[in-house]
Amino acid sequence: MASTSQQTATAGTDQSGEVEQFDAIIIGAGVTGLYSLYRLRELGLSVKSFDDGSGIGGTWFWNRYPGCRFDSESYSYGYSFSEELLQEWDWKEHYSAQPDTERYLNYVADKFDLRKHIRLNSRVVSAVFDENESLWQVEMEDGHRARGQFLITSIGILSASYIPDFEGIHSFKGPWTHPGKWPKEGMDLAGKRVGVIGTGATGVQLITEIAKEVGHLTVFQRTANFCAPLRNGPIDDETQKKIKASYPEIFKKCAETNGSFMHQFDTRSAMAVSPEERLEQYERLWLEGGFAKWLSNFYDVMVPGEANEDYAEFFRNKIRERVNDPVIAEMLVPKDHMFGSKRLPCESGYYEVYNQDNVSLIDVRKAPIERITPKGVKTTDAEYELDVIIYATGYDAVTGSLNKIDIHGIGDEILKEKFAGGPRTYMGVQSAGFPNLFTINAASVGNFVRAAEPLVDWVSEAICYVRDNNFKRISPTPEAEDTWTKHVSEAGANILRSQADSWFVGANIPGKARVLLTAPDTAPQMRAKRDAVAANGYEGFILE
Ligand code: NA7
Repeated sequence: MASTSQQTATAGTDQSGEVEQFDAIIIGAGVTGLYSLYRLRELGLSVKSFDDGSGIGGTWFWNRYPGCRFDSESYSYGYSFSEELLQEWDWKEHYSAQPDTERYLNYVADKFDLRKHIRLNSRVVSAVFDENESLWQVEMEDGHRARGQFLITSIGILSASYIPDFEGIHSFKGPWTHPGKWPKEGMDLAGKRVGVIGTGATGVQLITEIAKEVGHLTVFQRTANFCAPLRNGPIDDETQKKIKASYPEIFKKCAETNGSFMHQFDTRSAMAVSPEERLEQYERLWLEGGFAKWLSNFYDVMVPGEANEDYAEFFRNKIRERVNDPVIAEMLVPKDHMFGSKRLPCESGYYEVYNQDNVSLIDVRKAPIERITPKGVKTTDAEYELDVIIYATGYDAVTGSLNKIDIHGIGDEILKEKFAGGPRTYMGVQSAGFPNLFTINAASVGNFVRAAEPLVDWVSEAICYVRDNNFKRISPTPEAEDTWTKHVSEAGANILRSQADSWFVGANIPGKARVLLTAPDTAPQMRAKRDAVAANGYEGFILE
């Protein structure tokens, strides 16, 4: 990054001592918040991050449920901006577990002396744009206030946890939680009768882990998912050395792929090769780690049609092979959505859990949950007595975390109301009428850190451009926003991940508008679009 800010950084409290003043305010101290903080401070801005957690790490602070870990290769998920950091940090496992990832983010905060710019236990409840001063004022739940020219929401795409509005939910006598709010002190599940509602990526990790210690586990499944073996393992010294020597190649590879993962599609069509060759590739990928089975296959496996169905059947048979009881096996076999149209959960022994005597699988599509009772869960078929209930029921993705903050722009327009029919942005980063607000949580796609770094770099450059040229405000033109919103809706409608009812399109939240919540473009396309906009003097933006 070449640009430096010519203006002097301003920081501290105003004369009344009530409102802290900064050049930029960041909401969130997770993966993107920490990097935004680092980058803007390096560019000479005074900056502060406010986070509602009692520790840093965002998603990796909150999600402390048993079994929580990466499904992306650890070494593809770390920050790339510091060679020193890359060489110092040893990832312990190919797919890092939450405690190690949380440690990593704390290590980063200490190494780059970021902690003093972070205020924890600070839930931002409102952000109001002062039109006279061209400043954002944020207010925290505890009444603390801060003002800054720029406001960056680094609040994650999956951080507003969702629990369905089940009748009687508060009547349950035992402890209950959402995995994203797992208590820091842990939960005592040993020997208990535990119910888990939900079998998405979170439920799959959690169920596999807790099945080892609970007395009885009852899994309430509405939709069976395609899940793939993670094939995790420790990283030995030799491999560690190789990884550290090959970071440039790893990041280059990620930069070239659609989702910034280490896996590249095969340019051949599955249907253009012989059935034997096709099967050989499926079996070979099956033995590889993580998302290889999702993102390294014949390209048309990820396009609705014959190849997709062929691969889906391969997956279904793999599930059937692993579950002893054929009736249970068929319950676990996905039949109502296309392979790859939902996020692929990775697992380490998930299907074998259903061979245990102390595990029951309940189909709540057939017999829906009617209510939660003081004793447990009541479906239209039966009542299941439980000591603990875990709602692994997902997230109000992307807009959910924004909607929790009362954001007011020009003319007192409310962002939540503007986004009621789906996000209205320009490239996900900004919305007309909300100058200097960068919603970077709405612009990330794919491997989160790989996508976040160039995005934060771009936003930081834009902020410097505004300051260095003595502008006060940057916001998109209504036309640029309309064109982008139309593009998301039209191009988004055709891609595979829009086809299933999942958080990708808001379909998991009753009443939420169905629209693709992330960009329909690939990561390289998004970087190229943003770079072209910057190179053309921030085309599509109004600089005032
Ligand atoms: P997901 O993938 O949204 O999964 C939520 C699960 O909860 C899913 O199985 C849902 O079934 C189930 N669910 C939701 N509401 C209900 C009700 N009312 N009754 C029964 N079951 C219900 O969230 P995750 O937390 O697992 O994963 C989110 C992302 O985090 C993931 O994609 C990764 O990127 C990390 P459904 O499928 O809707 O029938």
